[in-house]
Amino acid sequence: MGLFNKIKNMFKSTEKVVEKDENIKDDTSKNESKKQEEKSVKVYEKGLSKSRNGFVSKLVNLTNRYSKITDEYFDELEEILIMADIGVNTVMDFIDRLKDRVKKENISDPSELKEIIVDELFIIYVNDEVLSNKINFNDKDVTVVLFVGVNGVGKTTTIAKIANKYKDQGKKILLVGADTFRAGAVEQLKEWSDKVGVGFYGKEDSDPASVVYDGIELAKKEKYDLVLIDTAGRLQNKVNLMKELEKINKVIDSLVDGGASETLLVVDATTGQNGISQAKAFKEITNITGIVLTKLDGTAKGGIVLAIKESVGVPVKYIGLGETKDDLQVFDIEKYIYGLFKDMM
Ligand SMILES: Nc1nc2c(ncn2[C@@H]2O[C@H](COP(=O)(O)OP(=O)(O)OP(=O)(O)O)[C@@H](O)[C@H]2O)c(=O)[nH]1
Ligand SMILES: [Mg+2]
Repeated sequence: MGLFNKIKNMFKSTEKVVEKDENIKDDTSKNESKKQEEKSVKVYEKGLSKSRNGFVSKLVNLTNRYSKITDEYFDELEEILIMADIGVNTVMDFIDRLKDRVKKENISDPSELKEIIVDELFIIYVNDEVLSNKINFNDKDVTVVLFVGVNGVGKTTTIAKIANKYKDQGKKILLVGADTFRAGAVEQLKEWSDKVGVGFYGKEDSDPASVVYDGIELAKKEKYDLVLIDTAGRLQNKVNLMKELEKINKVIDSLVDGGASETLLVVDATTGQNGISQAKAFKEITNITGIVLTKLDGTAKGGIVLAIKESVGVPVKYIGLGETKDDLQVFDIEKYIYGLFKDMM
């Protein structure tokens, strides 16, 4: 069975199982986790509705208009995928593979191809790798996660949302405001820490690395589990930014066994190819371990998820599908594909 059918059955049956399970009161935790899962699928469906109405409806329309697969069909398909921010090179490779399969498998009906399109999009993302999309916790020392990214992409909000998620799991969390560059940035993080109910350390007008130093010292003294560090992403000056991040990492390495567990790059999905360029630039200056793609709910071009992994080689760990705290979701390629293509399934 192809991936298309597997995903279709998986989520269709989850709904049924959860419906049936409402009557079983004795297994509450099982029931609860299924409900969570269903809620999460709903967040994906809702957050991806713009993309679904944008490029996926174009795909459906294309399939309906052609009764046979022709060169014109492939040209139109190529254009739809490029417009969806999947990226030109990725799309070219993709179309080549599709043409190969059409030839080998003797496919002539476009409606048969839609399943293969979904399969192949999945392959672009997964690419034979084992993907870990959770934060890697440090088992020897406090877990430190650095957040980087240019202005306004959603770093601070993402930190608050992640803090909220892990607080719910019983972790003791400290937010560290090391964006000492933009006026008000430290205060903004402080407000979030109050709202979420987690710890805070920050100081305006200081050297970011020294704020990180003091923050981690405090975290160790007061036995925090997870430290989330907000930084200023001034990509305009690459050399300075590189030096600043190097200095911050040196401080973390000196205090924490194993150093920072993750450096997460926050990218605004609505900036499309520009966001991809940012990701490439950041990858050159520091060791990015994962991407948080925010504001996917605000774009009709949801293909950026596939493009960014392909062209930057770093997995997407979280996606932002809206402004509330529940709208930040651990990235799950299967839920993403379902949220995008459910009308085609
Ligand atoms: N719709 C939507 N809005 C989001 C999402 N994530 C963040 N935002 C909004 O984006 C805006 C900017 O978010 P911030 O968290 O302040 O961004 P930042 O990167 O910390 O910005 P600077 O500190 O100025 O560099 C806020 O209005 C957020 O509510 C998302 O997933 N979806
Ligand atoms: Mg901020």
